[in-house]
Amino acid sequence: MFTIIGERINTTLGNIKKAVENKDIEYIREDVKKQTQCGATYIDVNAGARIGHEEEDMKWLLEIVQGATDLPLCLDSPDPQILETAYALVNKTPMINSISLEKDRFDSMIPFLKGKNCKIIALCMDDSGMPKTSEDIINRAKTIVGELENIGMKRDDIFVDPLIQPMSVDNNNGTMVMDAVKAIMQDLGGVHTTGGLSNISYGLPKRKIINRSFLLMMMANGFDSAIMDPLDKDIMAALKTGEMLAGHDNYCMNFLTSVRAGEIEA
Ligand code: THG
Repeated sequence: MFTIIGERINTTLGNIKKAVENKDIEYIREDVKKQTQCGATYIDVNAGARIGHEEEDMKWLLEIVQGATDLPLCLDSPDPQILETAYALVNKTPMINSISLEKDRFDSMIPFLKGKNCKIIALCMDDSGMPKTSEDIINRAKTIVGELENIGMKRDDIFVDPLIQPMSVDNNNGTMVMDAVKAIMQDLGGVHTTGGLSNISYGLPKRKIINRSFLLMMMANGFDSAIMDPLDKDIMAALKTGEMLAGHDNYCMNFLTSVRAGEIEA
């Protein structure tokens, strides 16, 4: 099944930042309820935008989000200490977002992850920066998955993020990640792949059609999770149709159920 990580509880979004500043519990609750109803698998929580307030904001958000949904959370921070604090506060097995091959982050995340019950997003990032070729992505994926297996993590708990970069920056950014996802899903059988879908359309107009088209092309290469907006009806319809076309929907049952529920229009 495709894993949908709902991206909307993120203080880099102006409305969420305002709700956190104003301690508007009801606004956060309503958003989380909507993401849940629309079919999210995890709710991502990112409190990183208010510099100096991340720990306080993360704690506040976790209590409200968990009070509004039964879904598990995706704890989103580059700071291992924030992740440690957040992990201690969740009441369901979370997804940790994220570990990378950057030395400082890797060295503090590995002892944190050892023996813990969680899913993990593994970024294909190292101290030399963002990947420049699909081989970079594939090599980093193999290294980090190997390291996670060494501390006892199961492939089914690992979500490799190839790092989706904007098309507006380089014409090869789409094929680079698509080729890498295909190789990762073949060569590292059992792992998952995920990533921030909307990165692809950054700097271009009509972003929704770009994100939606790209999701289907990624799915054709085996992409089986995305960090995305589950309230976007068009992308959710494309996702369900894509799952059916990829052969992941026996007798097209889920597709037909969604059509009858009025979720797929054209
Ligand atoms: N990989 C991993 N985690 C991630 C990302 C990733 N977490 C953060 C981010 N990228 C994914 N989350 C979001 C959340 C919201 C939006 C985009 C990505 C979003 N942005 C609007 C835009 O870009 O136009 C609105 C911006 C605004 O209102 O300020 O909605 O890649 N592992």
